[in-house]
Amino acid sequence: MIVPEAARARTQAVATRRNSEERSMSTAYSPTELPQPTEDWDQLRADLDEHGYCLLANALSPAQVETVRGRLLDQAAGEMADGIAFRDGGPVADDGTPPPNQRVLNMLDKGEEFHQLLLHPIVDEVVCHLLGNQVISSSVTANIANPGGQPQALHSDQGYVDIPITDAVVCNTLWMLCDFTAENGGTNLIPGSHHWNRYPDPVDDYSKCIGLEGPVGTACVFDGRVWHGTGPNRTQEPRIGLLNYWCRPWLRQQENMAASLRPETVATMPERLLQRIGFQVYGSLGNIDPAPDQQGLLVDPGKPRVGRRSVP
Ligand SMILES: O=C(O)CCC(=O)C(=O)O
Repeated sequence: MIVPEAARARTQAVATRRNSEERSMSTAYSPTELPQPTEDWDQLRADLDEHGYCLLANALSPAQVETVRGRLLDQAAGEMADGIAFRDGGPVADDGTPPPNQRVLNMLDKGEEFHQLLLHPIVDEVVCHLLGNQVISSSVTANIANPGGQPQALHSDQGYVDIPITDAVVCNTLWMLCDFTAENGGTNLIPGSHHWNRYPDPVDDYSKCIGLEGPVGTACVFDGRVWHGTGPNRTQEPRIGLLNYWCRPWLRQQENMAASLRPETVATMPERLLQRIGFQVYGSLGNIDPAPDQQGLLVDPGKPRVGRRSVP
């Protein structure tokens, strides 16, 4: 999730301190204490519940990684060339040079390659375990953490929820499109922080923060309450991640899918995908006029609207 400026400033100093202390922090856990990449769904759900994240091994085949990453990098280069790239990962330099990292937003509208990720078994098996089976996509974005990028302020992806924070209302699926290491910007994350019932503060002890690691093709699901942020990239290669942000069906989506997807994109989407992007009515929410005939049906964005009427 892209963090509002005020929250970023509040915790940036701490994120930087954590960066300088990273070596000692990485020894805070024994090697097997934390979730390891696995294909065992029960283990994945247990890891998510206990630690606030889990790692699905081989979530994408090498061919799938190639396809998804290829389209992403092509799109990212195109947005850069057109001068419309979204940049973060540090301040704008005095000479106007933008920060090194690049986000690519609204990815469902930028290639069918990304659509399949929303229909991956990880959604039913893990995401729905946390958020219920009517979960909807909140946003689909990429985060290319380039060399020199600074650590993102630690945050919770549901920082708009008042304390007490009882439940997760969102979560993320982070697809590793390259190897993730603590050196190349693997996500900074504090295991177990989803149970702390508060938000990061500069006085906090971040000694239990890790840099998320996993081989290319791994997918990490992390609870919306867990404290985390993009790590600093100290290598010479970009760290390429794609984020499927999910929310409960009654929560406003981060990307306004109905407005941000072009009609020609929506027209290519199968019913299951339309449900997953929030085109299905939930209770009385998400309706259009004329409403679908029955509860649970999909809204039809192509249907003529009722508009102004009267009796002549
Ligand atoms: O890309 C990452 O490592 C995490 C990104 C993140 O935390 C965010 O976008 O809120």
